[in-house]
Amino acid sequence: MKIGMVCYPTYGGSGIVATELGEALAARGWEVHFISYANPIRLDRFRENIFFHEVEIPHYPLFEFHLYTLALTGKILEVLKYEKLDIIHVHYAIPHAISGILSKQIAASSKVKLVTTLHGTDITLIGLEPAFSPIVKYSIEQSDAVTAVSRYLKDKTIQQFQIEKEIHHIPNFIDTKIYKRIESCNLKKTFAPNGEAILMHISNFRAVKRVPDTIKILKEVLEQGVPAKLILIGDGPERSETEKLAYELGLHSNVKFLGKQNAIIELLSCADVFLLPSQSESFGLSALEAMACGVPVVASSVGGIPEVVQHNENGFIAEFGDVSRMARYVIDLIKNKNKWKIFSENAVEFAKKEYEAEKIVSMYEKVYRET
Ligand code: GMT
Repeated sequence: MKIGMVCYPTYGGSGIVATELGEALAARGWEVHFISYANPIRLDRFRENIFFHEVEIPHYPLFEFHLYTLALTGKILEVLKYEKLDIIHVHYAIPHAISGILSKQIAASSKVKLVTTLHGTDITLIGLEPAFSPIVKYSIEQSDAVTAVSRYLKDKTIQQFQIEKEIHHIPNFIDTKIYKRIESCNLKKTFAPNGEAILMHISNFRAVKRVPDTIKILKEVLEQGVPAKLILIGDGPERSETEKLAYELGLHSNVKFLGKQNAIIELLSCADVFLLPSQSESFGLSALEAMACGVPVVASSVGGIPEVVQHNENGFIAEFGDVSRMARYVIDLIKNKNKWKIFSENAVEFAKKEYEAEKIVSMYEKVYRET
């Protein structure tokens, strides 16, 4: 079977999920055609059965804004024509789903089916904009199958957009054969030479992630006399604000900004606690990656996070913005080595039991087959 996988290529959960799903399907014998405006970041080596089609966006003086939606539609049509796809699977509704629908309508004789996966802010934030909301609703109704990455997101979609059709809950997944704690960590030797605990956060530094809260958490941890360092990975709009806060609070020597990184497993293996203080999070893929690497998570209790981080078992959750409570949880984990070990083991177990790639990829295959 042939599948077209449409996704954003940049740092962000939906592109990562699409890439890892595509790779898993290719390993199962599917022919996978990625369609994106750049090579997806984790698609970093040659794999049998995987092809990449770049969406080129034409520039013309009359168009003040890029016509991405149309350029994508044109590229999907091209791939459909030459590769005879069975399924187009779009990740993130805006505008990928509407491009998929348009391609299907234009290629009316094709029997291709459209599967749309909802990831988060396409439903909870940008999708609610008055200009986009009717388009998102239409996209969901016109897709042949729709999946959502958490129960929270599924329920939110049904309620916000008054959806009557079935939405499949297919959670994000992790390959625990690849994502596991590795023992050596050079970063610890250089950045935390006196045995300081390492707190870590990975994101695209958008406002919803509340990255400055990680600095505030670190401040409270240090004020309680607990030696700790903070490693921030990723980049985005809130990075400058976060660096400024670290300087203003006199914490810059305790914080390392690594920028965008690919060696996530090596880095997570250095962490003692992973922080995810988001204001909105439909799932929290980075938390799952941390858990698979044996890192207990201290997170906010928003959205789909409580489905992933089990309070007082494999991590802790607190109301978003409550940095004092989060700091107390961090200290509890750092000071209590036995508790840390139990939480770390629970995190790995839970990731394996609930989110193992083998199981979840089969759920997608079932949806494709039924569609
Ligand atoms: O909605 C976004 O922030 C973008 C999206 C993405 O494409 O990176 O992230 C969402 O999808 C991830 C993968 O399914 C989830 O793990 C994230 O929780 C979700 N982000 C939000 O809901 C803020």
